[in-house]
Amino acid sequence: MQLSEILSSLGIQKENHGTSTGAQWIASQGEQLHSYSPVDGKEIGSFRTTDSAAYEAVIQKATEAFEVWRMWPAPKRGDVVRQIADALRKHKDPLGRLVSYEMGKSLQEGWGEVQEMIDIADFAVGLSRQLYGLTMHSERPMHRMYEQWHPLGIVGVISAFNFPVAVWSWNAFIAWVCGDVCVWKPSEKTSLCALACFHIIGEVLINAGAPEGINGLVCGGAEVGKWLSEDTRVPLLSATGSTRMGKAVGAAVGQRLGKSLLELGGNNAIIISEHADLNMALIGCVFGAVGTAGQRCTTTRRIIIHENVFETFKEKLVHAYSQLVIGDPLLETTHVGPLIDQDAVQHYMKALTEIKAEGGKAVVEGGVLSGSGFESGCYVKPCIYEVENRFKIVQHETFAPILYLMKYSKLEEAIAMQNDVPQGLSSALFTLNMREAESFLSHQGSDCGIANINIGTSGAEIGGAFGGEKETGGGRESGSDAWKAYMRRQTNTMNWGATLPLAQGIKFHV
Ligand code: UN1
Repeated sequence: MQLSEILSSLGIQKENHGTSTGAQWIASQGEQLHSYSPVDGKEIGSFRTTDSAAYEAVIQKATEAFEVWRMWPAPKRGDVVRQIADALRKHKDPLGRLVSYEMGKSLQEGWGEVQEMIDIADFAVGLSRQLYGLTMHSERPMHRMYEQWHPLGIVGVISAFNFPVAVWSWNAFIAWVCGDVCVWKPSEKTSLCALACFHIIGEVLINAGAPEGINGLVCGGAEVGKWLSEDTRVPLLSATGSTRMGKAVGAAVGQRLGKSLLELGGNNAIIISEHADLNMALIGCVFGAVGTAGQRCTTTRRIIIHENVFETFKEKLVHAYSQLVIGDPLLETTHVGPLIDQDAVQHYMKALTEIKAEGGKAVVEGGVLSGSGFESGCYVKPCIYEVENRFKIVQHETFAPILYLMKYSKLEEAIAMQNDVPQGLSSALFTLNMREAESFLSHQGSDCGIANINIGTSGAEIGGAFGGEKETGGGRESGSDAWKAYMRRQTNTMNWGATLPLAQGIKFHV
């Protein structure tokens, strides 16, 4: 299939609306923004950003939709999500290709991202029959105590360019079965992927009779994000992106005592023990470092290697890097596609300068690729540097395929190094030694939201709660009981007796 056919099969035109209630597109006087593919630099299409009137229309429809949607039985809401999963299965190939073309990740990863949407949809369907609350034993006679979970209302979702469709689905599909309605602001760098999702899902929602407004879309930059952050009609704002963005969103939402769910930067390390299976570790490290061209929040940025295996593992890495195919991500044989845009290339180049200025030693040298196939100017070489953990640049998340190597002699020292960064998302240890593994997972082990043994830092499954500590923002999305963030807990006490005893034994007579 030609790219143009794929785009039109997903509803993407040359010019598109950027605002929707899920059932219809809304006109806006906002700016016309263009989306360029980092793959070949070509314009894919344009969309109009949401102006304040269009924003109001979406929030209005969402407010009305919530009144109706919250009263649908949760399993019925789950059934709508089941139909969404079916539609996504049908569109997996073209949607995966569009993700790859607009964002630049390899086709394997583009398909993988759509698979992640299907997986979370399936999870949400099951969850729709399992929104359990606890029951408690009252201290008073003939009293029953229990808790129940109610939907919150409008959930705002701000997502980043690197997972242009999956991160929205983690939020929206869970929020919907919980009885919430959603308003999504995708990254303006990958808005066409969002529009494609709206074309696929809009039809399902209409056919299922879901109220118009449960699936809102607003497009634009920081200003639209600010509207959502400051809007008291949006009780929960879930935001994925840089720590800088998260601090602004967290402060604005906190100011009005709203809830925020933040999933921000990572600075993820893999520790390679002298007891590691080095061949397994190699796959985890290389995929973790160069997958999505180093633009996952879970990307492996640091490898902390035991001194006894340092040289051997370094050689393996150098060899593996020499085999990497960099180029058109839509070709199935390509490992590494382009960075998202030329700004990202500038950040990458600046980081290389800083690494050298701080005394980093090149193991595999970086640089920008030019010539045939690289005309977009967004292709860079995945590179490796020997550094020290304390370097300023190492403490910072650079969204690019730059891998840092460090050496250790005792595991405690390696764990301390792994923890000694401002971020706390994902971490891993490769070892076949049980004591080492358990120590890494213990209270004095990794301080991250995700800690793995014998698998890398990226590619988390949707079944677990996803998110991290410290500057990563503390939020948890996706599986396990992350759904609780999308609901409000209510404690209920029911007195079925004929007297009114007070708690704590207090006597009060009138
Ligand atoms: C992100 O980069 O924001 O664990 C999300 C992973 C993916 C999700 C990454 N499942 O790498």
